[in-house]
Amino acid sequence: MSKTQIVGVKGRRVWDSRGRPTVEVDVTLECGAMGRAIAPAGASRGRAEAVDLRDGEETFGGLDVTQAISGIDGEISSALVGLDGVDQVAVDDTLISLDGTPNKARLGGNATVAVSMAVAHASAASEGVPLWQYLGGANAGPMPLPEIQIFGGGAHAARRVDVQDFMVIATGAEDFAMALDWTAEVYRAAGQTMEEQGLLQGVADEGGYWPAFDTNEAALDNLVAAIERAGLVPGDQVSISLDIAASEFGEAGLYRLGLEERELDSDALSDMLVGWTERYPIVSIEDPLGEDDEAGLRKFTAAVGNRIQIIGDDYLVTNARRVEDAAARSACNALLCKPNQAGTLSEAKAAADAARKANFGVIVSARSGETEDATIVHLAVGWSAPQLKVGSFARSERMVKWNEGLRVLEALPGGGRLPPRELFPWGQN
Ligand code: 2PG
Ligand code: MG
Repeated sequence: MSKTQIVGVKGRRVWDSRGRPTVEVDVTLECGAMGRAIAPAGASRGRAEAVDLRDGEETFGGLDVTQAISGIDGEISSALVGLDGVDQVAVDDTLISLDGTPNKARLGGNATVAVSMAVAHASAASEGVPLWQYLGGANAGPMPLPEIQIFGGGAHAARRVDVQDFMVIATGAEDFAMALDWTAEVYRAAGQTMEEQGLLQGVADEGGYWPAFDTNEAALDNLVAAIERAGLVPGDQVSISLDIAASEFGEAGLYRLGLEERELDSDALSDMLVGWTERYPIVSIEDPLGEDDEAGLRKFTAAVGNRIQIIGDDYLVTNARRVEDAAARSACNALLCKPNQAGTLSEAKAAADAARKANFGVIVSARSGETEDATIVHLAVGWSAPQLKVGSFARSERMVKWNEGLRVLEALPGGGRLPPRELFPWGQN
């Protein structure tokens, strides 16, 4: 019997940052090594992503996960015990065929992703190395450039503003720690200004300030002002990144801006966003048009894709095939890589590999429902993904990831060094 053979797979119900049930898994190998992982949960989900298995009964608003846990302790455990834990592809292929659906609907993407990540953790533990090192070996790193939310909106703030994430990227930072330092100052400055204006009303789902603004542009103006108030230069040291999450307020090329009570067609939304990129120091826009509006995405990419990053999240759903198609059609130029959208680590990695092959940017990302699980930081470093998105700079389910990054960099050759600027789409001109 190999020392890294899987001998135990056990699920348990734990709770996420929204107080909702989620799935935790412990995987044990023959040598005694143990790995643990917890599934995150999205609120603004792409139609084609792996779906969570939720009980749908009355308890916890239908969100309980007892069926997902039974599947883990029952058929998933039976199928995986005896497999070699270090053969991640074989483990993930077994999960995929055992589930048998295109979107993990039978066993639940929440079950499969937690199992898949726990197996990787156990295998890293069996070698006595951190996960990033187990995954990347000598090729691991550099540290990813953080993308950090300052104001939350959209589905994460009762649609108080239409745009979901108003974020900053410390485009001028010399290393990972400096990027966090600068962001901490911007976050603090934004909070001070909101307090002075009587707008401070707590935080949204990912820890960004609750956006008590009258227009989407007011949030952008406040963000620029916060960067300046922090003593930093907008567009030079710290730039703006947006997740429009347009599928949340639009369908079939028609978009409804609730805040401004305006209806826009695809061209009008696109023109509005192009205008923002001309007036504000924006370097990256995620899901600018809806997941079903590929024509709009192509037009937008043709208009600004040579100077900003255009990320597909709902549109790509961490799927290699979709990345290849998007590249062939020039519908965006970067992938948001969320392991639970795919349902296994191997599928998420395949999407990241396809993105790299297409010269796309890659941003490993958390979900709006998170926990103390910091696996994605190790994935970003181990897979050499150039960027990392985990929400804001507050609340422990977010800070656990940024803090894990600070620990990882101590052992990483190159320390906190960030990817070279010319690798980012906005740095190419
Ligand atoms: C997104 C994520 C994170 P959710 O849209 O990119 O901000 O949100 O996890 O709700 O899909
Ligand atoms: Mg998104």
